[in-house]
Amino acid sequence: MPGQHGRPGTSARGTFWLSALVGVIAAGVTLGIAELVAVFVGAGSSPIFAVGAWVIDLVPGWFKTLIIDLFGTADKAVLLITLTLLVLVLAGIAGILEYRRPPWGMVILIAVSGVAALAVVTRPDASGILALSTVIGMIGGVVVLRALTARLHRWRDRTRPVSAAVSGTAALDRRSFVVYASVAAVGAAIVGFGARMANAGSAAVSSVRTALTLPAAATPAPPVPTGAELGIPDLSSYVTPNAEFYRIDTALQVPAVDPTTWKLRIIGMVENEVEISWDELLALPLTEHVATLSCVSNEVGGGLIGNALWLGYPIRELLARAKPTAGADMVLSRSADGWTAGTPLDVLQDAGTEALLAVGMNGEPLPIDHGFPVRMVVPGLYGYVSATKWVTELKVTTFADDFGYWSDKGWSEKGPIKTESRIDTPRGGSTVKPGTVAVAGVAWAPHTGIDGVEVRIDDGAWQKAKLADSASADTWRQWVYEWEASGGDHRIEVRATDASGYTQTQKQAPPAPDGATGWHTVTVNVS
Ligand SMILES: Nc1nc2c(c(=O)[nH]1)N[C@H]1C(S)=C(S)[C@@H](COP(=O)(O)O)O[C@H]1N2
Ligand SMILES: [Mo]
Repeated sequence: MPGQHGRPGTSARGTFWLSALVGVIAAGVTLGIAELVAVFVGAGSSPIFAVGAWVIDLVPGWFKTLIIDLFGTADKAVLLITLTLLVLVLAGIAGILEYRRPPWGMVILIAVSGVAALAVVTRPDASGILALSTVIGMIGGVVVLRALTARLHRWRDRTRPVSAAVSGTAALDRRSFVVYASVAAVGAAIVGFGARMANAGSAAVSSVRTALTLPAAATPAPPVPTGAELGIPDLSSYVTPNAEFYRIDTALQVPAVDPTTWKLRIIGMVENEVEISWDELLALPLTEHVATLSCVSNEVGGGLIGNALWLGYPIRELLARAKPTAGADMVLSRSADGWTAGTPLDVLQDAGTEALLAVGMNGEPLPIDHGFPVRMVVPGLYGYVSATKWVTELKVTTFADDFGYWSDKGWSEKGPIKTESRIDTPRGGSTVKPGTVAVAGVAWAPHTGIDGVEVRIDDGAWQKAKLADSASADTWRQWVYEWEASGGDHRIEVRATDASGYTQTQKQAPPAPDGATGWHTVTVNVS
């Protein structure tokens, strides 16, 4: 049955099914790419599972009960199979329409992806960025849908009689379609399947995390003094909420570490090798401690610093079990993904330093990005030499024999956090009203403590800022200076003095090799 546009010999029915197949391949590419992007953006951005979870939420209770009665524990499989069939049918329709009534196929693909993206971003705890996976997947799907439809037209829509020469081009056109379609289909299947495996692992770990309740601390942190928070708009809060805490690591894909199989081994220059499991760790008397963590890459005035309440077990206690041997001076901590940090052994053994094997951050299990289930936190040291996330091994060794990940890449092998201060408000480049302006920010010298902060306007005399309280010397402190601002452009500078009497140097140094220095300076317009 030759179709109206059909070249003699090509059946309209064949074209119908081929165009449906084009739609299915385009949908597969959309899902495959979305799954791949989800590996980086977050497992929660996988559209098919978000839609599934959404359906579960939307469906009325009686229907859920009915499905569970009918299918038992296979209920989720039934849901996924139903969704898959629905996607197949919609995709087939999209392919057919794109061939016959463009751009309606594309419209369907975009609309369905839009609904899926909506499902993703409306999941609890989801953020808008998660829509990225579906959107990028959709773009890939549209490209493939259009390219394949065009090739299908070239192959199938021939009205000229078949001469030998033309049938030669027809064969070429067919080959072009078949090759493109196969590559897209096989590529989407391989990429999608591989990425799904990875996402399933991290999705499983995140549900384990959500279900967890950590034990209370045996030694709770004293309540944060009320005077730690000055309550000034735009000033960083004393305790940084987890969602706002900076994140730095080399992990393209965050390691999915299941606490039930997690173990920490203490090896190397020790009398007793120690191995501890998650349950054993949680059974120990845990300590709570507020400490400020900073990245060595933080520029003067930068945001790679935060202050949190950590819950964990003192590392010195575990080291005491292991009994380091003479000559050891460093602990090389290693993460599940092979990253390492070299921390001075004496800091970790010091009774006055709450170096923790942390499991909790601000009252919840460590967020996955911040090292779930277990990380190190060492007050006073930059993260790159101390704060190993997803930690699984402590090797007692020497600075002569071993080095951490960054220490042979242009960064110093020791990394005490430098005394620094930052102006949070007013922002540089902003305009403020004449009169009293609260110039405020934070200052830190973790483990030493901040003694004073001074502010100076336009190279005038240094003025003492008012310091807020802090939980201990291990955290930053808020400060404020009430400035009587008069019209014009003004330059504001800040400098801190720590409890050792050291005042921040004006000398500007870049972050490498051991942390930036200089006075944070902002210019504001008063009018
Ligand atoms: N496994 C692992 N842990 C790591 C890193 C890393 O790349 N991998 N980066 C470190 C660095 S450089 C810093 S500054 C801190 C940051 O911790 P955060 O992401 O929780 O703020 O983690 C440290 N721990
Ligand atoms: Mo860092």
